[in-house]
Amino acid sequence: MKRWILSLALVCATSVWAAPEWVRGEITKLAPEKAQVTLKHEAMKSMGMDAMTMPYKVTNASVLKGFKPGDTVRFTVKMQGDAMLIESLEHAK
Ligand SMILES: [Cu+2]
Repeated sequence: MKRWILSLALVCATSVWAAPEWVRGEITKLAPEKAQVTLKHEAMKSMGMDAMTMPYKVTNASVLKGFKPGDTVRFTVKMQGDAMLIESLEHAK
């Protein structure tokens, strides 16, 4: 039992460390033909980025379905080569 609790604590600590940062933002422009979305986002600590408006690539256009300019969202990014790619995109309040 003790060992089970210990390993569970370890798993939790690891997943917190590896968890991507969720950043809040607002969609200002959608360009599905380029698999791109422009976001006015808050500061992104994990990437050392201040609040700004910039375009981001998504893995494919279907990720953008159900979103429109003006929507408040939250998202995570990962590096792909030199570019940041949106990994997850969700509606937020
Ligand atoms: Cu940015």
